[in-house]
Amino acid sequence: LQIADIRITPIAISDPPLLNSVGLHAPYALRLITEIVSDDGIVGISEIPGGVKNETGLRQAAAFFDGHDPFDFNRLTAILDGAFTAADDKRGTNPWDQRLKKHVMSALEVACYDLIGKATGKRVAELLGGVVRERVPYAGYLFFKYAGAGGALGFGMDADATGWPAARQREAVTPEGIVAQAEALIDAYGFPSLKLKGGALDPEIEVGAMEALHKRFGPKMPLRFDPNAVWTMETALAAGKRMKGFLEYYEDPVRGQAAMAEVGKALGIPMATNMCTTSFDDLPESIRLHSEDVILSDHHFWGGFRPCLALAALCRVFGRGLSMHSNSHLGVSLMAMTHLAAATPNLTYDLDTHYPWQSEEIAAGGAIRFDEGHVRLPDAPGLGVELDPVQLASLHRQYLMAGLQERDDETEMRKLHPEFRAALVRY
Ligand code: GKR
Ligand code: MG
Repeated sequence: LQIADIRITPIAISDPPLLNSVGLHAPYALRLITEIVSDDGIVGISEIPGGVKNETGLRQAAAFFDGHDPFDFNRLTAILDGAFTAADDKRGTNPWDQRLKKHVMSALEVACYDLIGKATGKRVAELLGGVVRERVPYAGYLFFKYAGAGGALGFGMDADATGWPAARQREAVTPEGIVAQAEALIDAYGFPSLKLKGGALDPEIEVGAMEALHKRFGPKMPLRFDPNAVWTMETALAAGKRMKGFLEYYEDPVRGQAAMAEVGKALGIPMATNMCTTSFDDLPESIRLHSEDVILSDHHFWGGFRPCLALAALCRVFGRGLSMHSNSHLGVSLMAMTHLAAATPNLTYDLDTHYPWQSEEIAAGGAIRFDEGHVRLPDAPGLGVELDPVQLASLHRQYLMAGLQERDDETEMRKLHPEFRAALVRY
């Protein structure tokens, strides 16, 4: 089995105006679809966050893999280690990770696994060590947001939508709005736990929303809260005291490992991160300080499945919990997350997913189904998902039309509020 061709397609997917600590989601989120074609015509696929930087890096790296053996992951890593510098591997201060090399590794590694699975008749989770769960649980991801559908409608509403497709367009900037959003999301997907993205509005509103969720859904509903590290120590401690009785975990209330350790020690509740411990280099200090109890892995940000399995092993050794992070994504990423979770014995928390916020799909057969908040591992080999070429072409045209280069939530917010500035500490 040899790699004969690598096709890369940038796409833009409609994304509603969600709020976060650094601004506002643009009407479109960018993704990159990679197809690795073998010499006998089998195609392995993957999906990563888009943008010109990732696309250029991925195209440059892809050029090295003509004739490469897709089973040779050590060589894949060595080639990418040689192709990128340390400067290409800076996470940045945004809620999401911006390391080029990790994204490129993920795109190629995941597509190779899909290819190998299809060539050998094995599901990816079987290749990753074996299936420990056939159904993978996800958490409902709640956002403060402005009214609107995103995409061509922008802040406009699709008047024909009903159920969750209508609810996801409604404004939610109050505790009542968040409870209504959660009710509609659970009605449609049956999620067994909820996460609220914070750091966007006054902490009084955000903590009020968490208290309202607890009141509405009761003690059996695990609740997580994540202000993406823009709170001061004082705000984090005061808010943490109010939420202590019902938080499943407290995700990145403050910035940096030392501050996270301080909050965890003062409150005595599980702390979680996808911002302060985000690479193997961060682990020694994380263990020394005990900066968090739960690490959110993400195969797009850690460089693929194999690094995430290595992270899982380290979490087991050092007694840390393991959860999974998400950004706006489609079904190929969702299935990759599902296979990884299905093969990770100690991934004991429901995974984050933005999936319900998206209204388009490139997977043949349309939107992936959730059953009581779970995604079932497909029986088909590889990731168990194929591309719909018509949808892929349509979302590529949408990319060309959208004219976006990179994700930039701050700029998007300034179009509405020119005085807005993303800051390391906001409240
Ligand atoms: O999509 O606005 C967003 C989120 O804030 C996302 O970018 C974060 O990376 O969901 C993420 C998180 O858990 O920090
Ligand atoms: Mg987070």
